[in-house]
Amino acid sequence: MKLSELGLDRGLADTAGELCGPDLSVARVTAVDRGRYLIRGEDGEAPAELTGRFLHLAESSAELPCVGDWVCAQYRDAGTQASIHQVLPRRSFLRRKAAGREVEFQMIAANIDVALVVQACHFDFNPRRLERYLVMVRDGHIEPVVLLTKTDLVAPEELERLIDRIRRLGVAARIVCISNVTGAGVEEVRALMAAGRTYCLLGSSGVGKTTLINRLLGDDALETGAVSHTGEGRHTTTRRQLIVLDQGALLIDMPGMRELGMLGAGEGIEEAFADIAELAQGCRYPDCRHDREPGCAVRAAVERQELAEEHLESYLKLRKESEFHDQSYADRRKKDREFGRFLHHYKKHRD
Ligand SMILES: Nc1nc2c(ncn2[C@@H]2O[C@H](COP(=O)(O)OP(=O)(O)OP(=O)(O)O)[C@@H](O)[C@H]2O)c(=O)[nH]1
Ligand SMILES: [Mg+2]
Ligand SMILES: [Zn+2]
Repeated sequence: MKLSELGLDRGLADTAGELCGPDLSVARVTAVDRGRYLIRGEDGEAPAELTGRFLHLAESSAELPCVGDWVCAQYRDAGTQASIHQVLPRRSFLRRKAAGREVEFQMIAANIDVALVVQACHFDFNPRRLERYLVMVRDGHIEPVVLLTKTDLVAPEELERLIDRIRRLGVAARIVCISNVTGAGVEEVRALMAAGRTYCLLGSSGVGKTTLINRLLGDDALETGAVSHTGEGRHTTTRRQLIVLDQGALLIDMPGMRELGMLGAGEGIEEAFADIAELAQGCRYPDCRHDREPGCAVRAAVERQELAEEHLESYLKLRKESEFHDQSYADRRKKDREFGRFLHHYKKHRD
């Protein structure tokens, strides 16, 4: 497979040429499963591991490869094994705060052009969670598209109501509605994906991400799972992997995520809540926090019922969460640097 078919464009190719030099090959990480990698380059796919030097030089887990990354690799044993020497700078990324109490970034995927943020119309629909996903996507410099699945389970009027609710969150992104059962909307998804561009499916477990990929592939190549009567999925997909569709688009499937903690997401929050950012230009103080300050144009819009109060509340909540974690992260990094502790940390928390 040619590297351009894996998404390598001129800009990336130049960088790759410089960083990898004549001795290493350029390859893309196509799957990650608990610290084990699969990479694909001109000579095919091979399992890969990190070199000791790479690990030694890495300063945080965010620097470790993730699915979608471009890397400089050395193949050996007739191309059946490889080691990863370097990760090319990322154009875009998806990251979150690692789950649990620990304040650390978890890189989820990289070099994605468009993220399909998936929610099912039935059971799963949740505006607060949608906002979190949109922050994550905007923060990583990725274009979002909202995908509502399982439209076969709701009446058309209900679907209209859901779309309306999304619009009232100030979401300007395209919304596509699909059913994997009837096939409605699936061709619209296919049509929005271009050859050589990278897409990913983001959303809770059980919303139909993998089922959609199988439909696009035209077979049941990937495993999908039953949903319990509460609508909760069971994490059928367990690893992140990049799939090449017939028409040449690259699509990353991922397991559903339970926690979407905010860390370093300040910029993404401003972008995902563009309606609030715009209103904020009318605030009396340029550094207005839209909390209780006098002359706050954002609060005024809420009073006039032009901005949903719950939307502002969720903006404030996400901002507070991100700032809180940013502070803990900065404190910890400082301590880690003092003791040169990263490696220890990584080994303990590897996936
Ligand atoms: N009614 C209906 N069921 C669907 C639709 N899409 C998927 N399903 C079903 O929902 C269940 C979960 O689908 P998956 O594709 O495994 O969900 P997933 O998002 O990949 O879940 P994880 O891999 O756990 O993150 C399966 O039983 C599917 O058959 C749909 O459009 N309508
Ligand atoms: Mg899946
Ligand atoms: Zn204000």
